[in-house]
Amino acid sequence: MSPHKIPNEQWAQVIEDGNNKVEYKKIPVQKPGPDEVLVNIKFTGVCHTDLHALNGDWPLDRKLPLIGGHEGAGVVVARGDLVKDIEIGDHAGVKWLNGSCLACDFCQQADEPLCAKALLSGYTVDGTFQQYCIAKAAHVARIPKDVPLDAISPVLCAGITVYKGLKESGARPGETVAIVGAGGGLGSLAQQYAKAMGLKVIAIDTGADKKKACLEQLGADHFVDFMQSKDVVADVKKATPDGLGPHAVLLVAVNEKPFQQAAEYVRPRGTVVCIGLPSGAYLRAPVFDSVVKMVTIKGSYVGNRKDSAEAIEFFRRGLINAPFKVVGMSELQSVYDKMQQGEIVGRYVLDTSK
Ligand code: 8ID
Ligand code: ZN
Ligand code: ZN
Repeated sequence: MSPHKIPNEQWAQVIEDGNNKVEYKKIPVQKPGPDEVLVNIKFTGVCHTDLHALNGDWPLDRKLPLIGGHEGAGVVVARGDLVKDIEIGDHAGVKWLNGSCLACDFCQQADEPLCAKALLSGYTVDGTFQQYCIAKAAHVARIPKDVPLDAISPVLCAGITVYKGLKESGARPGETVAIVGAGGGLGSLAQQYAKAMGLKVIAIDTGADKKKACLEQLGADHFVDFMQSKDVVADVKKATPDGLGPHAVLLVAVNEKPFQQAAEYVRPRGTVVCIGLPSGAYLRAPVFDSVVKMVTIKGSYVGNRKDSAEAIEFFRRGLINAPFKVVGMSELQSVYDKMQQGEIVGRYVLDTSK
């Protein structure tokens, strides 16, 4: 195999300043540092986090100018001198967690998303909406060669995050999980991972397209339309055989309301897992009910390297099949417009060659 020729220039989608727009343009290709790899990104999913970054939604400073993107799947084309355990030509994924210190309390316990020195792809360092992206070798996901790079890209954030969230929920096979925001990127993968983990699913979202995808394609047992329902709390409880509510709730919606509702329909002893990050939102739960029902409410943030490898392995085994649509990277702005309107069923994946 002839070595990959790395060009000096490449296409990228760049946020220049705080004007909430991306600009498709040519920029220089960077060289990896001693502990880094350069990945030729082939496909990269568009996560709602990228839209939050574009809009400056969060109380966390982003780099500017910034290249977004953190679901990048591609081929390693260069590596620094210290990198020994990943080869040129290997398939790799650039995730939200671009790097971490590997030495702090959290890193030592494989809680690297909690590392205070974590580098975040597409937020504090440039991400995957470019043809050549740099990441710390220790943190890139190893992707087996028999896994297609377009379909795996949404797994690199959405898949890992919901798989971790399901584990954090403590729900056991045969139990029921409610997935709030089920028709979106994280929600569609959450349904597939939940099924693969032996859980029953109540999908909560809105619209005929999302309802159809959830019930016919993604394996939901029930669908509750939060716009049509007159009483979401009652309808979610009704969707469990004994009417006591789901054992766990995964909140992946970009809306404050369900974060203030979930504790009311979760089952006694149940767990509410907060994953979605709507701007400026607060959690709310009735103290009396939360106490006498012994409810757990917790946050869950991406996953560590092991969660990532496991989530990819579920996919490789053929257990994960969620809808995604491939468009050229030049069309990113129109993907953001659709996402803002809540029109996307599943994920959009960008082909970096177009
Ligand atoms: O590590 C983490 N915690 C993590 C990782 C990755 C992403 C967190 N996130 C966050 C993102 O930043 C974003 O805030 O998860 C959220 C969901 O990301 P996404 O799945 O990429 O977004 P999407 O594809 O736009 O899907 C959102 C869905 O929520 C539905 C929408 O209809 C859409 O299908 N939704 C909304 I908005 N309000 C709802 C409601 N009240 C709702 N569904 C049910 N009830
Ligand atoms: Zn993401
Ligand atoms: Zn650390």
